[in-house]
Amino acid sequence: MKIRKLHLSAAVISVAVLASATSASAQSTLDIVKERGHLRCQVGTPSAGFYNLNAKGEWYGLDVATCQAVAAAIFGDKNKLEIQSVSSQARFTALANGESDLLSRTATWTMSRDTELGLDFLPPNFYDGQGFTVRKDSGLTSALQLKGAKICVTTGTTNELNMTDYSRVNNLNISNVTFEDWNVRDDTYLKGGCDAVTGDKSSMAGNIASFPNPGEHMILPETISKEPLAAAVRHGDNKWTDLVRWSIFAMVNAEELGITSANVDEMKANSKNVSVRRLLGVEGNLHNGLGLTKDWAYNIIKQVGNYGENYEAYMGDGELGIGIPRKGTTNELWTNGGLMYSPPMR
Ligand SMILES: N[C@@H](CCC(=O)N[C@@H](CS)C(=O)NCC(=O)O)C(=O)O
Repeated sequence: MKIRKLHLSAAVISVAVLASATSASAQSTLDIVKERGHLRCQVGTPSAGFYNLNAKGEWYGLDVATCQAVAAAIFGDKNKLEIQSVSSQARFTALANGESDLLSRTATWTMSRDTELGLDFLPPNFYDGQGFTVRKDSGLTSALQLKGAKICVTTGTTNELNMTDYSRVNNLNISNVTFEDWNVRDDTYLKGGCDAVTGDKSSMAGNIASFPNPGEHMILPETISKEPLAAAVRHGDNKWTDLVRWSIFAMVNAEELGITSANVDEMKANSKNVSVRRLLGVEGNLHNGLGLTKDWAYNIIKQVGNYGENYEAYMGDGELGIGIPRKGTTNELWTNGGLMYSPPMR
């Protein structure tokens, strides 16, 4: 196939590309995923909290939970899933060219990514912000003291761009040292190759925990950006976008309604609450619009859990968690003053 293409003229190639793009868009990602028998979901290089590997080599984390929820919704089995680990730099291309069905990896929803990369962003699963990690013995107490500093950053990220803005606005004359792999970025910092690391505060908190001496490092108080972290899909496949969007909302809605992986069977059998009954497929036909079976949301909650359970397990105080408090933050449910809000599921 590759060799044949070499003999084709540019005009023929563009026709061929157009034809394949048309046939790909005629078939929804949902049909492709169903036919394949599993979901291809893209995360990043293992990083605590969002996407990490356990001793058995299995993926877990808040972003992995989104992948599992979509697999559970489609197949009734959260493990019908191939996790792809892709660098920050390559992630959007891997989604746009069809290698991945879904991207769920600490990606910040920005206007240019949404409007220029052929992608659509889903509801954020974590509201983060960018900060700076420094050695405690540096004596630094504020990011505004980073004048002339050399700062390590992952390339292809909003962090790289925000830091440039921050430096310019505050006249800091920061020089950045960029890395495709955040492990190399952090190693360089630990070996003294830069004065600070910049990144999303929650990711950095998780990474610091795995440093040889976590107590020797701290995150400076300033938060220099908004980083609404959200899953993304290819633009133009509304059926697929709807399915992913409502799988995410189902987890938030379940938390609002007090449905957990532990009580979902009991709720399904006995709840008189009509919102619970609809979400769990006991009443109504919410599944029809998604092209799924009645138990799609039940399967998500039973196998993956509600949003709060996943926050607690991976971002909070769970055994695998990274201890980021949720109380009083934007990541609380709206009923507790946060931004986690599901439109009505009816
Ligand atoms: N939210 C930012 C950064 C996301 C990101 O890639 N994070 C950095 C760490 S702050 C990273 O390298 N994560 C590990 C990885 O994805 O390989 C963005 O969307 O550009």
